[in-house]
Amino acid sequence: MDDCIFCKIAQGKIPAKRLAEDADMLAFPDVEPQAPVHVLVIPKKHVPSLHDVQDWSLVGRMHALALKVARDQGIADSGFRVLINTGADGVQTVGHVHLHLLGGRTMLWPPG
Ligand code: DGP
Repeated sequence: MDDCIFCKIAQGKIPAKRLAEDADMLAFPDVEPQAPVHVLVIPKKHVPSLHDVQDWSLVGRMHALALKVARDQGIADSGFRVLINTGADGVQTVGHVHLHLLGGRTMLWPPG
């Protein structure tokens, strides 16, 4: 998608620190961190939201990449949260499916 921010990050057209990646997905820090560690994991292919996922193994592999980043960032043992905001009530603001990895402090529950 020509006007998708996360497609541009995946393509290197918008700068982001590439923390981990493979042929299909990329992890980079969230520009508006909500926790000491706040990383986004995206598919490199444009997928607007969970509604549009066709290859569900990709979503599982995005979680595996998030776990690797959690270990790399030193928050695997203290704990972390992964979530995918979807739709208006889910407060999805970027129309390219992405997994949030949050940690480095105790997460609030319920999140509000
Ligand atoms: P969501 O509400 O789930 O759609 O979260 C979108 C997140 O994307 C939000 O926490 C801020 C982040 N974000 C938006 N634009 C950029 C950007 O250009 N670079 C980076 N690194 N993060 C971005």
